Amino acid sequence: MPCKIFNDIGPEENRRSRGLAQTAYFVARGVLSVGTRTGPLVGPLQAGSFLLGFQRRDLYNETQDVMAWDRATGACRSGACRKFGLDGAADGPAKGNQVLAWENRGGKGVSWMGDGRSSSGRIAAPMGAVRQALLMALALIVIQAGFALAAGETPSSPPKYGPPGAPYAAPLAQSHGYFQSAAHPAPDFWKLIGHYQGQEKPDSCSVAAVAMVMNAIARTEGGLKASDANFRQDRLLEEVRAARWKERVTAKGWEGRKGLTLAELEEVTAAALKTYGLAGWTVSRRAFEAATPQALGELRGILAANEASADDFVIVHFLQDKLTDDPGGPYAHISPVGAYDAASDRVLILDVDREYYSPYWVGLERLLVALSSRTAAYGHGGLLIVRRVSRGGR
Ligand SMILES: [Ca+2]
Repeated sequence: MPCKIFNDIGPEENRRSRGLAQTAYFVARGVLSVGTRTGPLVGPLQAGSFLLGFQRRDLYNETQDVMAWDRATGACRSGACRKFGLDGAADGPAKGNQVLAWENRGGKGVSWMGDGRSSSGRIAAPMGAVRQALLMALALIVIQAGFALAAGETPSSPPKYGPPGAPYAAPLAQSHGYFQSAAHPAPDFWKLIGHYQGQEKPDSCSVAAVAMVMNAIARTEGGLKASDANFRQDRLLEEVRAARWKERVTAKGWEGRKGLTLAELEEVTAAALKTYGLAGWTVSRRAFEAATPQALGELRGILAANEASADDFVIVHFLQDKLTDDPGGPYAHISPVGAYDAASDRVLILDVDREYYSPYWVGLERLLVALSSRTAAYGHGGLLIVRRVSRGGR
């Protein structure tokens, strides 16, 4: 899953890690029952309840290492971990895929289980022997189940695009009436879809998105010469030198950071326009920090205006799992907007994660949640508007 943590490591470990993640997911969803100690993970935790997760420092090398799982939605709540005071856990031992369990005891009480062994790393409140043994057993169950999934045994997987009967997203192939009406010229869609491409590396969603927009701007109108090559992703990374873009999409990252924040996305997009002489185009960004009615109205206005004009494009910076319900997130992700259907209040995301997805429609309110959700590594998401301001330059 490009732009997702599990592609950062090799195939063997990848399967193992994913199995582990799915196991934690299933536990959080109540598929696996661990006595009565698996408490609700929604909202303030009940005393005696657990958060399950794993330390993903080795997988992702970021500070938002600890994951918690929302039982109701299956969504990762790394922010909740921070809220509940697990920041220090990132400094704990980091050997492989560590399972942790956290017990709410007055907002304190953290216990680590690393590879089935207890670790005292930063235990805020050491637990008694009986309780620790219980947690140890819990960790072993999760690890063993993870190995079983890694071995290909009944890797049950939730539906793509959301819960059965109430999906978050609708694939374009199943919902394309919007484009069959003469009332919907959808200029962005027709310019972008001809250059729809998938990201080439796990963390290079930004490159694919910018390449699509660059091609839509400069390779879809008349007057092209035979020598005009389309913008390739590898070419952008070699020729656009901004924000350590090339380094940030490598497996190693740049100074431990991979992928781009919204501000960094704006920087590289502006640099790409400048690098290739598209002087008539500018970039602006709008971050969304909360899914408020006011923000929803503003987002609706931006997308409606964008839909009506062939002289602008929108790229969204969002949490993909909020739209696709893919377990294991949060997956900060970047893709162009293909269209906005005002009648149904849906947005078409041309998701560049083509290994797993095709273009899909999502409701505007859902998209705002995906834009405004925060991760420790990338902050809040939002959108870029790439707009033509003059006919000077293409
Ligand atoms: Ca537009």
